[in-house]
Amino acid sequence: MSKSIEAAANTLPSKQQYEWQTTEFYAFVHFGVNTFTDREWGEGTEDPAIFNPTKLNADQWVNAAKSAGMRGLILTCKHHDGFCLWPSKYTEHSVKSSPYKNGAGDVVREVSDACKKGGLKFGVYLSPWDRHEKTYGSGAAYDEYYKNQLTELLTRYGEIFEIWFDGACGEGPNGKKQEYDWKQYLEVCHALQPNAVTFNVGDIRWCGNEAGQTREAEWSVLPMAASSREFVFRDVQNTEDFDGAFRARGINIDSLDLGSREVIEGETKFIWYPCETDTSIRPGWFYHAHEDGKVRPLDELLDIYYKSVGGNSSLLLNIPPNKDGLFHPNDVARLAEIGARLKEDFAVNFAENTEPALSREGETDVISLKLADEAEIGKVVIMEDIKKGQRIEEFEIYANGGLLYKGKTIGYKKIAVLKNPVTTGCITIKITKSRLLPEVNFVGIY
Ligand code: FUL
Repeated sequence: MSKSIEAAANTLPSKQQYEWQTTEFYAFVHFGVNTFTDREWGEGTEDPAIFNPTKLNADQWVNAAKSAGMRGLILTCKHHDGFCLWPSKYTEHSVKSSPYKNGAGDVVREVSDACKKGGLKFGVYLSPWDRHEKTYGSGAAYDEYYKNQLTELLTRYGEIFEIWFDGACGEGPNGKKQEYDWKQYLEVCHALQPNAVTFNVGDIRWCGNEAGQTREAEWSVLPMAASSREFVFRDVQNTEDFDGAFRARGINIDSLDLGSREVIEGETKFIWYPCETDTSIRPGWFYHAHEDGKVRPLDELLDIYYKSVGGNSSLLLNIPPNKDGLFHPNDVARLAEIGARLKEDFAVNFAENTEPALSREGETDVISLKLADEAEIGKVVIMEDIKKGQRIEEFEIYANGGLLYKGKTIGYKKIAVLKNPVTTGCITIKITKSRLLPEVNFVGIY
């Protein structure tokens, strides 16, 4: 076993990354002035007077998210247009200048309270790109502004599980671009919300697309950065080099292969940098009435779920509230359908009371599960004990003497969806290739 493979196999998640990984499936909520202008990106010149979601009901959002089986919610507290959904002390461009509750409203408060009440984790999106703020593009003055806003969000609304840094970096009102001082921003996050993970820069990596496409092999262990490789954001390139404490660097983030043996060979330093898949339930991130009929089909969304949550990623699914401040009935219905199907899919684990028999055939680890009775099975869930690393590179599932499924990585969770359900009384899983000894800590048969 080469030094590179050994070092990769021994790379572990932080406590925060592990906790985040167990969140699995959570909601993204894009809401703001764009909701009222019917746009995806605001200009920064919107009049706060347009923001008035008279029927806003954050409990409705939370209940709909929960009906899908989601465990958290991330709100766009400020999008690129700079309008703040909370009454920030540092700008007038916020809910306090809007007719919403006569300027006394605080959408971040309402949503974070509803999450607390409903038992969802709460996360914040604060766009670094700000097309309204005058100091944007001026360096230190904007860094202060941004850190002040982060501080408000991270101190006023209780426990935050994820801080979502959008990679977009365009021009501000003065035609200038800001060079984001990530190091300082992360320091604020770490000091004020030590349990939170930061997305894009820091703890969690972008999957590389906004369509819900996933990789066949998703590695959470990546080479730390040949500095010749660039850290590619979705629409800008940021070649900033953080100091050693910051884990996100030097990776071409949308490559299809981020961690195979071919990629890691020769590397000596590795990072745990797991994947989050973000996509919207509709074509846009913000609400547009003309997309009411374009809520994505159930099967497409389930397929994304199986391949993301069941592919060593997490799934951040966006649902945009409308001008009233409510999820549209079509989205609410789809979320409930997702939840119902997932419940049905995983209702009975036929391996629940089965003690797996472990053996070794040469280099291959074999896990056999004898079911109490023959059952028709359609899915096999396998989890690696990622607290000990991500090690499995290839595996196969057999029943009735035949190969049912051939897969690559497992990581936190693999949902192997069988092409055709099979009736059997015994399932055998062969770990055909791994880095050091594999540690499977859960097998479920459904
Ligand atoms: C992108 C933004 O430009 C989109 O508006 C949206 O917020 C998406 C999640 O990230 O970078």
